[in-house]
Amino acid sequence: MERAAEGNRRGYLAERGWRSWAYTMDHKRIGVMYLYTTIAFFLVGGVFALLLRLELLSPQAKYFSDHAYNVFFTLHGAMMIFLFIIPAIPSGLGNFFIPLHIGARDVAFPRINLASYWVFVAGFLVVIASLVSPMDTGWTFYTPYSAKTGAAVATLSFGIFLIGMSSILTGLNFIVTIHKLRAPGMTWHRLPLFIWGMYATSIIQVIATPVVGVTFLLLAMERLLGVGFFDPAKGGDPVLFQHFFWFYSHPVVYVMILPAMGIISEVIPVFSRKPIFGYKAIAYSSLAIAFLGFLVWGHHMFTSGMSPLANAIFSFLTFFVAVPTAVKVFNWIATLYKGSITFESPMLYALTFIFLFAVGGLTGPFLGALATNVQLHDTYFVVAHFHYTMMGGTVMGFFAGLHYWFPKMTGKMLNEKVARIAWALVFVGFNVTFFTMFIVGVRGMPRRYAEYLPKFHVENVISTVGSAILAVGIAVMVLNFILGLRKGAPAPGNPWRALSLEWQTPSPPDTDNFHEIPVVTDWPYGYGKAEGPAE
Ligand code: HEM
Ligand SMILES: [Cu+2]
Repeated sequence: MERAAEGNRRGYLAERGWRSWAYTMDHKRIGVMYLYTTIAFFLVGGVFALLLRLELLSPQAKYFSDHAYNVFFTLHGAMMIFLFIIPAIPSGLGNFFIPLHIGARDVAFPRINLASYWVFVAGFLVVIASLVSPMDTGWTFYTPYSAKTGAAVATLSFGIFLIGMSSILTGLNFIVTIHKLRAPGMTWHRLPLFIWGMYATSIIQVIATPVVGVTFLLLAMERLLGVGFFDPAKGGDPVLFQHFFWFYSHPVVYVMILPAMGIISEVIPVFSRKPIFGYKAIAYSSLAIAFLGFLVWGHHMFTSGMSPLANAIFSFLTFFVAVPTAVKVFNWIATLYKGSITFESPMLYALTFIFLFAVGGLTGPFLGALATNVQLHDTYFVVAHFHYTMMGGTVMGFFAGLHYWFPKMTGKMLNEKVARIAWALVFVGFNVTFFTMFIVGVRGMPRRYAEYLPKFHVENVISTVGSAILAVGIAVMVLNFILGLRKGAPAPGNPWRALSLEWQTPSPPDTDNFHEIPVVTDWPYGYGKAEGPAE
């Protein structure tokens, strides 16, 4: 109690020493720990990406062995997915901002929240232990190869099992928090759209993650005990593994994208000074996406030998997911329409999200349509598609959130000029790297090979040059964050004149968030009528 009272006056960062972090039950500190951890894995995963691009400079495997290449794309994919993109926004920014957004002092179960973080750490330590014999199966762990390879599949599976547990605990915590801890007057239709995104995300985490956990346990048992779940010789079926895997891994792409869409719904109205257009449509489309996401996993398996009827049904259903997604994009653009738009760095990333995600989204139907899928499956078209959605979408949304909330989290302002230079490099580098992959993909270059036909050489050199530009852009961004942390000008409470609750606290917020729990009388998007509150 004593300590909380002190924290009250000094901001949540005031206490020092590693114990004040390792044992903290403050959702903001836990969020910060997740952010540091996940960003570190983003950078390590990025180094593996650069190694891939380096190898692809030449049509022959020149710098690394084929096996090393397989290891690199597996570690790149597995780290980016399980250690970065799934936890970064929900567990990092979500932890920090859900209680602040709904007017609460913390999440519903602060102890479980801390436990989630340490289970996550245990998980990635096991993942690191698996490097004694690094994985080479691709991030999808497909049987039968994953049941046979000499790599440490069981160890890595167990690590990801732990990370999944952490994800489930976080999801449960957020669901209860959003139901139970909303401030007086914070009705469901006054919730910031970031909260709707996080709510839908949490539901998917809780429902889908157990499936992948069990799948990986089965795979571990298959390897350790030779049970035969996935082995035809013992009455099993390798395709069963794919069903289990994608039953989780398709819904989980919405765990990746929905929180980012939530961030975009926060940033766009603030920087266009207009109320969000179609609030309810955006809110409920998050739930619709979460639901429909469970019905389409088979679109990853059109060429795996499903029945023609199953193929046709999964293809048909896939098109429905596009509807709620397009609803959101439409509403963001309608919000921009006739707004007083300013182009600060959070807004630049938010607009980049809309543009790149649209490219990623519009290339989805080509993969969802049965006939074109057979042509494009396992080509670089797929690699381009998912990088446009995941990196062009989620990662840009994450960057938008980091720039938007940096002053709130750290109490310091970022150097806006450097932020814009980094943005320009990231934008150019990203498109040069990945647009070329659409082109070689359509022309038939298969993914996951260290070598390729000489006719694809020029495009691959262009793509590698692009990845170098992208890497420089991200390095500048990270340096800007470090510079901001150390030398940034003190941030006012509400630098963007935003209306949601987190901005009505000091920067950085106090340990207990709100000295008095606020009483909410309006939604947070009333821009343009009365301007935001004075700083
Ligand atoms: C930093 C920029 C990045 C570059 C230059 C890059 C490059 C690549 C390349 C060349 C491949 C294909 C390897 C192959 O099939 O032979 C690949 C695969 C992949 N990337 Fe990235 N990537 C980047 C960032 C990301 C991000 C941010 C994510 C997710 C958040 C991601 C997720 C994946 C996944 C899941 C795979 C599939 C791995 C597999 O086939 O098992 N990448 N990347
Ligand atoms: Cu899918």
